[in-house]
Amino acid sequence: MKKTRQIRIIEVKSEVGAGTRGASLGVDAVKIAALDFRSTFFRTRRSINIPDDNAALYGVVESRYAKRIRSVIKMYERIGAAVRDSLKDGKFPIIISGDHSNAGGTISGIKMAYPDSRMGAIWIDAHADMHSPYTSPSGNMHGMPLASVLGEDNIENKVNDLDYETIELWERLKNVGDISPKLDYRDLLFMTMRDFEEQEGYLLKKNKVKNFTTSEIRKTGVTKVCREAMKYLAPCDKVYVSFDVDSMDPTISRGTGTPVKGGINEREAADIILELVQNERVCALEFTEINPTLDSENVMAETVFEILSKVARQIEQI
Ligand SMILES: [Mn+2]
Repeated sequence: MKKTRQIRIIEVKSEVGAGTRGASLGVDAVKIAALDFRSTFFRTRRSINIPDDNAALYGVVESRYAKRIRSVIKMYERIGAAVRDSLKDGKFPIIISGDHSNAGGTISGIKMAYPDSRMGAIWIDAHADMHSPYTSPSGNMHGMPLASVLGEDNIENKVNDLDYETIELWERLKNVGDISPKLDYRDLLFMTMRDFEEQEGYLLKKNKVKNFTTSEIRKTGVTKVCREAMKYLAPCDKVYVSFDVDSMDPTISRGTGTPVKGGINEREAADIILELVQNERVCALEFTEINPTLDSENVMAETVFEILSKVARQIEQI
């Protein structure tokens, strides 16, 4: 019989890494969805709220190629500590976050809790999130979480000239938790990734990064794809699953900052996550980039809540 695991919800309303405003409202939109469904989900589960630094959005941008990186460092440290403590308490953290830069904090926390373990990551996302300040066309930090934990500068494809301060801050971000790199390319796997710039394409090709496309998922079937994914990550003791809602197709909802055609549907997304969390090596899960200001009728948050409640029950084995 499987052990019962207790989840801990971690709410992160930070959206400083996004280029479009509104993802900080994603957490509350999911809670509103729960209320609309008359669910007791958030009443019966302990949830902790990580203070954000969104006030920085009113200030000037200091580093144009790494916008609000100081706030992102703060978020990595705060989320990292909360995720580390949750894992050390024997809980399964489920993070609901604003923008995807927060995932770098989650990975930092997992690595801090298990410094001697080999960590794998399943990145369910339309994008590669593998830019560095040296290559980013926008300077938005939600396109950089993977580069930060991989310790990747991608100097070979450098397009931006960074000032000394930005370089120093990027080094600090990569080194949060005093461990860098936190993740190895061979322990990273994408699902539904379909939109990336050539600088990221270079890294994906050079490092032979695995990606299960939407059509492969449909052709092979969710169960088999998930089994293959966990087999690919067999050398990893701990696996983190990061679910960016833009992995789903824009036909489901407009409620995310950077939608891309050709994504999975809500049923496929739920089935993938439900399948993955059955594996006991999966130790943390994140839902991110829900933006109700771009949505109508709160559709994206309702979709996420339906997945979240099913997944939580699965983990808790109720
Ligand atoms: Mn993303």
